[in-house]
Formats: sequence, C-alpha cells, structure tokens
Amino acid sequence: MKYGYFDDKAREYVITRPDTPMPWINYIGCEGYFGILSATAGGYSYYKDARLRRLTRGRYNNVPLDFGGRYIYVRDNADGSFFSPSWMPVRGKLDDYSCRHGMGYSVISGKKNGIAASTRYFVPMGENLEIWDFTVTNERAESADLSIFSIAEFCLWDAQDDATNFQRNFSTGQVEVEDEVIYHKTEYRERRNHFAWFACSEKLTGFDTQREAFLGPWRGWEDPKAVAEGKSGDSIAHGWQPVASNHIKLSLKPGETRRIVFVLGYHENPRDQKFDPPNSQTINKKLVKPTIAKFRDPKNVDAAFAALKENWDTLLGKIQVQTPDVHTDRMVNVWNAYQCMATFNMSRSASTFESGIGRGLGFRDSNQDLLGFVHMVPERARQRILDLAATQFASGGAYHQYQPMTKKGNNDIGGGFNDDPHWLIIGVAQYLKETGDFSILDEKVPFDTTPGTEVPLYEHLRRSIQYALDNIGPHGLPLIGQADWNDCLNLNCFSDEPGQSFQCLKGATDGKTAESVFIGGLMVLSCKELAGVAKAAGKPGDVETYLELAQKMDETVRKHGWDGEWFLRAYDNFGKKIGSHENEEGKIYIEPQGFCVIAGIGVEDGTARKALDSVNKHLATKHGIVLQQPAYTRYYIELGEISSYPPGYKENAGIFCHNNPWVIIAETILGNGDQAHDYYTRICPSAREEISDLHKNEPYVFSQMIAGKDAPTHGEAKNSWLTGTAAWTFFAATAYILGIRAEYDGLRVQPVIPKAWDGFTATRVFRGVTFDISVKRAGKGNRVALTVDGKAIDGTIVPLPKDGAKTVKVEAVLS
Ligand code: BGC
Ligand code: IFM
Repeated sequence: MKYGYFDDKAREYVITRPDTPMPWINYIGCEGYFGILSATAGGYSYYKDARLRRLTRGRYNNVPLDFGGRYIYVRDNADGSFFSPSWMPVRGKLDDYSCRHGMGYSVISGKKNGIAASTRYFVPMGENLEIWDFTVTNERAESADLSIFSIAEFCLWDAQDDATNFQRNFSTGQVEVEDEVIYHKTEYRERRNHFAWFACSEKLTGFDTQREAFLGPWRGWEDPKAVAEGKSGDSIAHGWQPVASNHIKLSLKPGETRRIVFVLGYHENPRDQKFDPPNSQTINKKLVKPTIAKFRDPKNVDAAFAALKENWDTLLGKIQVQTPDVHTDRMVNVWNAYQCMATFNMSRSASTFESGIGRGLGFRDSNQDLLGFVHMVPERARQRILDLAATQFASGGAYHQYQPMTKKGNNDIGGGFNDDPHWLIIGVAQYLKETGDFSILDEKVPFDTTPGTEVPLYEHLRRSIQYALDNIGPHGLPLIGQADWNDCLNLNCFSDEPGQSFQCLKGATDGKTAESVFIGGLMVLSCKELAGVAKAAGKPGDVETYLELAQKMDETVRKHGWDGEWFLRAYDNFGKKIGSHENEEGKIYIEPQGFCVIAGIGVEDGTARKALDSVNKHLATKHGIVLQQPAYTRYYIELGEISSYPPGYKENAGIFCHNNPWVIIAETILGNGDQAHDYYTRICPSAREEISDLHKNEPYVFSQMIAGKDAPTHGEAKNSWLTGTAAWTFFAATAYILGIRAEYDGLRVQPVIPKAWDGFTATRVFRGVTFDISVKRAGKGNRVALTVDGKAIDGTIVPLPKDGAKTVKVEAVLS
C-alpha cells in the first residue's frame, strides 16, 4: 500500500495520510541551524551540534514513536472544539490532510469542519532561525471565530544533560518576554553568550512560557488546558520546562484567509565576542531585534523561501538526467542528491534512529559522504576534509569520530578502526578530481587538533598509508584493529567467560593477529588513488612507491585472501579464516567481493567475475544483497557485536544497503549493466514505494538496512536517511551506471546501462562548465564512441574546453 506519491515536478513527496508505518521525516536547515521535521510536525531543532546545542525538545523513541514538535492548534471559539492541522498532537479525525516534503521545507496541511490550515516550515538561507508560515482559511458559509495556539518546548541546550540531569534543570529554566517576543535564556547567568527566541507576526491575545501552565496539571499535548479553555495563562517560567506558546484570536469572514508567521530563532555571540557584560542578567535583545522585525513581515518570508528554492535548484542542477527509468531519475535528480546533503550536514547524528547524542561526525563516514556531495558544495567539502584531517594522529591513525561543535576527536570511542585512514585518501582524491584544486594538498593541518603540529595535507595522506604499513599482520594483510568498515566485526574482542558482552576486554589480545581482507582491498584502492594524486600533483617519485604498494597488496589479497569461489573476509585472533567455505556460518561476506573488484583485484583473470557470481548465488535476494551467509545463529564472542544481532538484522546478514552499491559498481566494472541496475532497483526506495507496509521507512530516501532473508520481517527497512548508502548509491548510479565521472583530466563519459535502455540524456556541471550529454545505443555492448561539439575524440574522457567555453555538447554512441 502507498501512503503518498512523488510530485516529481515540484520535487516533493506528498504524504496523504498521517499514519505512515514510521515517522516519515524531512530536514530543515542546511548551514548551521537544523531541524528534524516529521510529516506530523514532530521533531526538534539544533544549532550546529545535535547534542551540545539542542534548542527544542522532540521525544523520539517514544509512544507514539514521534512525539513533541512544532505544534499548532486551531480552536473554534463558538463551540470550543479544536484540531491540529498536522494531526499530531491532537490526533482527531481530519477531513483532509497532506504533508509535502520538499527541498529544505515541508508544508503540512489539515482541514476540519470547513477550516483549512497549512504551515510551511523552513530555515532561511544564512539565518539561524526557522519559520512556521501558517495560513488559515474559512471555507464555511458563515464567519468563524478562531483561536490559534502555537507551541515549541525548549530543550536546555545539552541534549544529554537535558535528558538526564533534571534534578538540576528543573530549577535553572529562565525566560524573558518583551514586545511579545519570548526569549529563552536558561544558563544566560553564567554564559551570557546565547539564547533562543520565539516571535509572531500578529498581535498576541496571550502567551505561555511555562509548559504546565499551558498543558494544565495531569493533561497531555492532545488536550492542553489553554487550548481547551481558549485562553493562555501569560505564564513566566521559573525553572521546570520553559516553552514558547502564542495565542492569536482571529475572526474570519466566509472565504477569508489569514497568514501568521511564527519564528523560532537562536543567537550565539561570535567566538571573538564571547560574552555580554559580566553582570548582565537580561539578555542582549538588540542583537536580534532587526532579525525579528524582518521576519515578522511576510514579504521577507516569501523572499527567503524563494532564495531557499533557488539554492536547491542550483545544487541539484549540477547533475540532472533523463533515463527510461522513473526511479533512477527521481533519485538522481532529487532525492538521493538531497539525502547526500543531509548526510553531509548530519553525518550519523540526528534522525528517527539516532538520538543526536550518541554520535559525532564519523571519520570514515564523512569521507565517504564526500563522494555524494562534493559536486554540489565543493568549498564546504574542502573545509570538511581539513577538519577531518586535523583529527588524524601523527601515526596516521585517526579518531573514529569528532564533535562538530568543538571539531575535536572523540575520546570515548578513540581510534584503531584500521580502515579509517584510507577513506581520507579516497575523499581527497575525489575532491581533487571534482575541483582540480590542488592547493588543498599544501594546506597546513595539525595532528589531533594540536597547535604546532601542522604539516601539509599531502603528508597526512602519506601517513594514512604509513599507518597501514605499520599495522600489517601475519599473512601480510592489514590488521583490523577495533573493526574495519564493519563496525561489528570485532575480532580482537573476546573472552572465555560465558555471557561476556562484545566489548573489548583488556589483555585479551595484543591486537596483532586479526587481519582484514576488506582493508587489503581498500588499501589497494587507496594506494592507487594516492598514486593518482601524486601524479596529478607533480610528485612523480611517490607515484611509483604507491603503485608498487598497491601491486604488492593485490598479490597478498589473491594469495591469502581468496577462498576459491570468493574473497575471504578476515583472519581472526587465532589465525582462523572468516568468510570461508571452511566456516559453518558466515561463509561468504559481501564487503570484500564488491570492494576488491572496485580496487581492480582479479578483474583481468576472472576471479572478480567468480566473486560476483558467488554474491549473486549466495547473497542476493529480491530485497537486496545480504551482508553475509549463513547468518550467525548464535553469539560468537570471538567475532564480537556482529553475532549479537539476531539473524537477518543489521550486520548479521541484514541487507546492509551501504555495500550493495559496491557490488553495483563492481558489476559495471565488469560490464554488466543489467545486473548493476537490477541490484540498484532492489534497494531503491522509490521502486519500493508500493510495498510501503513492508518496507515501512520513507520511500524517498535510502535506508541503511533492510531485513535479510533470515529475518522474520524480510524486506522491512530500518535506519533511513543517515547512511553511507546515500553517497554510494548516488555515486554508483551517476558515475558508474550512467558513467559520468570526474577525472583529473576531464569528465569521463562511459555508461554501463541496461541493454533495454536505448540511451539517456544528462546535464552535468563540472568545474564551472555545463556538459550536455546524450547517450544512444547502436548495439547491446558497452563500447563508447564520443563526439564532442561535433568532433569525434579518442577514449572516454571529455577534456575541459581550452577556449574557456562554458558549455560542451557530448554525444556518446554505445555499441
Ligand atoms: C552499526 C551498529 C553498531 C554500532 C556500534 C554501527 O556502525 O551499524 O549496528 O551497533 O556501529 O558498534
Ligand atoms: O561502516 C559503518 C558505518 O561507519 C556506520 N554505520 C554502519 C557501517 C557498518 O558497520
């Protein structure tokens, strides 16, 4: 069953009933101010860091799952009845409901008894605030006397502290109200540098800032006292739970529409102007008054919305395609690119599945995310690379995560995930191919964010490989450390004691035995990429060094990492094979199959083909490719967290969508466009829209995981939005299936599309030049003949125009 539809022209997904199988969310904000926004107006907002600057409260993982948000109540003063146009939190029956999730905004509309209301939520570009642009229409034949109530609940900044330290927090909350603006100033006494505010474009009938005054004792959000009685309490919060609620009375003639703008904003002094005067007990309101005045005027709201639209048109305009497949088109042109920006901004921190407290920005994650967004925001990719590299250790190892607010490595998790350093090379290489900006390699970047340790970024890349060379195991393969890409394959964490959890036990191992074939494959690729960087950057000496290392590791992987029909996964702490036909369970894993082929291992001699055939035979299902088989039916302490999951979920044989595109890319490398696109379609959310009751998650974004064939809920998705799947599927579809990819010397056009496609057209903006590409089939193969501005060229790389032209016309014929 479907719960909505794609409005492809408008770049919106339209949800037509509020009781979706899961909260179907969107994100607002794409610079510093961010919010999660569900289709029923749930979710919270934060500034830069979902943990350290949480502005409002949402109650995730609650009953129902999505609770607390940006709520509006519409009350009919004639009979005292009321409803929420977003369905939540009143949840009464609506006569009409829709939510249009668009690019950086959502419009949620509801109608009841002839009163239609709609709110457009968004964050203007360049501002630290969100707008709730509300309109209400009286569709009745007689006048309506209405009360509108808005409410947001403030979080006391640090989301972790807010959730746990209420013995203190119940006594710290403070607000001020001036000129009908509610200022939330908890902590202002000591910090004097930040506050939030809530304002409205209309004259207020009343307000509330104390949650219990608004709700009334022992009442819930579905039936607040203020709304039921039609009267706010004009309360001032002293401790407890500060909120911001406005009450506006309206009298609407038949057919009349009124618009009210609510604005929730945040102010934080710039770093160099940290604090307001020491004894200041009242906040420095003049800092935000011009902004408040600006957005109380609907004209400025319209202009801000137009600017937001324009921003997204520009970003998405970098790649637009028209193929015979509607799912490919809408994912590439709109939703997958949009999801890539969300993973860039949010990493893995804040979603329906992530609390915003547990995870900062991942080193491996953010480097991989770059593959999906560098073409849209190259300057921001540059900064991200420098921030990531600054958390690397002098050894070349890296913190696994860093906190976006402080940009410092996270000590709780530490380092020792031995795949991490390689991803920096892959991220930087992609940045260079996209932008040609080699100046980044000379940027001075510290180790472990320690002043005085700065070296050029290029040296960081060299240290990444040095770290791998310093951590080689008994078979000559890279040591796995805490884990590799598969966070849950914890081969150095074991204990003989029954009932021990997967946590690393001190002294259990020296970590010098367990090896990863996957990192072996990854290292072959990263060495080749580093050789490519060195060549393009004019460092010929290094080219040979890294190509030799790639060659050597390639040989080691074939010698010690090949199981006969597929690539092995690892050697455990006892030197025993993992991912081998010799194992009883976990005989074959997906990661090394896809990745070794991407690295070029065995492509010439047929082993690569064998490995991918084994994937097809043992791992492929109609819902996607599972991570390994057979699933672990019991807990193996020597394997760690992977076997803690029941069969078919997450890393224990779930369909981990993130590495499906590795196989998709691998299939294109071997020239098999049919198989590649078929795998793509299996996990593609749009193609799964019809089975929403099974899939459950949003049909417009990829999920991290779909339950595998061993799970009772095979086909059910979890962890939507924030996943490496976003970048990798985008990269697989655009750069490998459609074959349009950035190279040092130009734009490659080398499609490997399904045989049934007669071609496609695309526009790709690359280094400021628009490439208009048209691909036609003259035969069923993948051989490409290119004509550029009417002239045939050799090879598949279209160079940038020498005459400074801003457009290039490319015609490709496949035979
Ligand atoms: C995995 C989770 C795991 C977590 C912590 C994640 O990357 O997907 O299943 O619980 O890492 O190890
Ligand atoms: O590789 C990881 C990623 O860093 C976070 N999500 C899960 C993946 C597999 O464990």
